[in-house]
Amino acid sequence: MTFTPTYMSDKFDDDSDVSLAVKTKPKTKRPPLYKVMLLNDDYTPMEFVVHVLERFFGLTNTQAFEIMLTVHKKGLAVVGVFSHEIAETKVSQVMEFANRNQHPLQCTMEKE
Ligand code: TYC
Repeated sequence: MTFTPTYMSDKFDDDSDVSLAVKTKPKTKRPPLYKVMLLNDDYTPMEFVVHVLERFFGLTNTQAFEIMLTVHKKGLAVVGVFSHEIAETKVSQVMEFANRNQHPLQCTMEKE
């Protein structure tokens, strides 16, 4: 009769593995945001710019007037910060409305 030695490790998983302290980071990156800006020019009437700001950016008359004046004095101002898709829509809406009314008003977007 032959004696075959057996070991516990052959038969059981004794759970003696070294556990690795590796944590998986939840990778929920926030989408990048975009500043929508209005640029000054010499021809677009102030009232038209105020109207644009009320209509497409939901500003009150007072807020719209204030931002319009900032653009007029400083050359440009950030009107709002949005996701890429919303920012693109705002820019398109403003540009189309300005073109349709034959004003040279410029609206652009830039990654924040
Ligand atoms: N500068 C223009 C004027 O004097 C007014 C204006 C303001 C134009 C803001 C564009 O984004 C603008 N009539």
